[in-house]
Order: sequence, then C-alpha cells, then structure tokens
Amino acid sequence: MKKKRVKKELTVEQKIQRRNFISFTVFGAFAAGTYGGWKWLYNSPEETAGITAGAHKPLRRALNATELFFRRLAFNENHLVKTYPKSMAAKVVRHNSDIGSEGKLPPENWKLQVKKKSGEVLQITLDELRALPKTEIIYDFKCVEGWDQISHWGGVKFTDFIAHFKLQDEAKMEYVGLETPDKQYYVGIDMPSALHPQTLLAYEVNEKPLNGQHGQPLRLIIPVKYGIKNLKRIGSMNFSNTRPRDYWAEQGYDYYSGL
Ligand SMILES: Nc1nc2c(c(=O)[nH]1)N[C@H]1C(S)=C(S)[C@@H](COP(=O)(O)O)O[C@H]1N2
Ligand SMILES: [Mo]
Repeated sequence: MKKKRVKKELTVEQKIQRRNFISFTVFGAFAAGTYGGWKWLYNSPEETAGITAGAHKPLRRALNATELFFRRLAFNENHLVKTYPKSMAAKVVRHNSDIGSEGKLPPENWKLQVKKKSGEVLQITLDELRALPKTEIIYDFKCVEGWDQISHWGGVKFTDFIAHFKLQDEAKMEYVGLETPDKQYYVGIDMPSALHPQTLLAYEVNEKPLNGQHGQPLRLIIPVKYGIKNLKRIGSMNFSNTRPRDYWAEQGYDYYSGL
C-alpha cells in the first residue's frame, strides 16, 4: 500500500524564513568565492620582474589578454592617423624629457646599430638613411602627460628601412626594441605598430635636421602611439618574439601605449 505523501502547507512566516535562509546562503557563497578569488590573486606569484612594473601573474595575464583583444579590435594597418596641412604645424615644437638624448651627438660620431637574426650587427650612417626616399608627416603628437601638438616630421618610413636593409625576416618577429646609445632610455614596440605606414625613423622636424632637443640625429616617430614610445636618439635596434625592455612600462605605464 502506498503512503500518500501530504505536502505540508508552509505558513507565511515559514516562507519568509526559508527565503531569508536561501538569500543568505547564496550571498555567503558569493562572498566566500570573492574573498577566495582575491586571496588567490594576492598570494599568486608576481610576474617576472623587469618588463613591466610587477603585477600578480593572473592579473598580468588578464591585462595582456585585454591588450591583445583591443590590439586586434582597434588596430588596423589601413587606418591612418589624421594628418594636417603644413600651415597648422607648430613653428616652435614642444620639447619634453631627454633621458638618454641630452645635448648634441655629432652625426659623424653616430651609427645606427641593427642586430640581425644571424647575430650580425649592421652599422648604418645618417647619410645612408638620408639617401633613402624621404617621407613627411604632419600630425597631432600626444604625450600621456596631457599635452598634444600638431608637428611636422620627416625621415625614412620604417617599412622602407626594413626593405632596403633586407630585414624582412627580422620584421616577422613580434617586437622591435630601440635604445638610446647610452642605453638610458629604451622602448619596445609591437611589430604591427612599427610596420604601420606612418611610422618613421625621423631625422627632420619642420624640414630642418633634428636639433638636440628632439633627439638628433635620429628618432622614432610612431603616430599610432603616445609620446613615450617615440624614442629620441636611436642608438640600437633589435628584434625579438618576447617583449623588449621598456623604460616607462617598467614604471607601470601601459606597455602598448597605443592611441
Ligand atoms: N631618449 C628619450 N626619448 C624620449 C623621451 C626621453 O626622455 N628620452 N621622452 C619621451 C616622451 S615622454 C615624449 S612626450 C617625447 C617628447 O618628444 P619631444 O621632446 O620631441 O617633444 O619623447 C619621448 N622620447
Ligand atoms: Mo610624454
């Protein structure tokens, strides 16, 4: 004989108690989960020191994934940074910090050192660079410190430089690293940004050779990035599949620093 199951009717009071119990249990589980997640992040190892300013590994992994997502979403080599007529270019070009690029370096005492995959180091003179087709750009230069200015630069397009010096294999790597001759200031640039059609190895500002303030004899002009990545006085260049060291990224600034 089957027992008839009688469902006991709950009183209003009991219903409230039951809901309260469920709410608190669920809330408690979430709170424990959040606390656990935070503890896990807090106790996880810090990322390798050096390249960026230190963040717990999972957080850095998340930041890098976010960066990659936006690189893929927003970066398009066919998208050009806005350019302006010459009449709008500043006559007095603003000058910012000079780490590794102070004073003058006589161009005859300078050579651009390019480290090839094979280990061979190219030594390129300013005259060799000036002999290549010149590209000019007038665009709004932006510094992370909050200023911007329309300025006029001239030099060798980075892609022309790669083609002329037969660095196609090197350009297949993920990053290019640039350092001042004294190694005091250095930047790492993702290859798609370096190969962007508006990226220049510049030796002129306002149609005159760069002066001591703007990174003579040669500087990077990379309009898809903030000023911090526009290294003044390039001394050496190397290519890699891992992130080259980067002066401001070491201080906690965004490694990508794209616009
Ligand atoms: N060697 C070197 N390059 C550098 C810097 C620097 O301190 N040293 N400062 C960067 C920053 S923060 C900016 S905004 C620009 C400023 O370039 P400008 O002085 O030509 O305006 O250079 C970038 N390149
Ligand atoms: Mo800057």
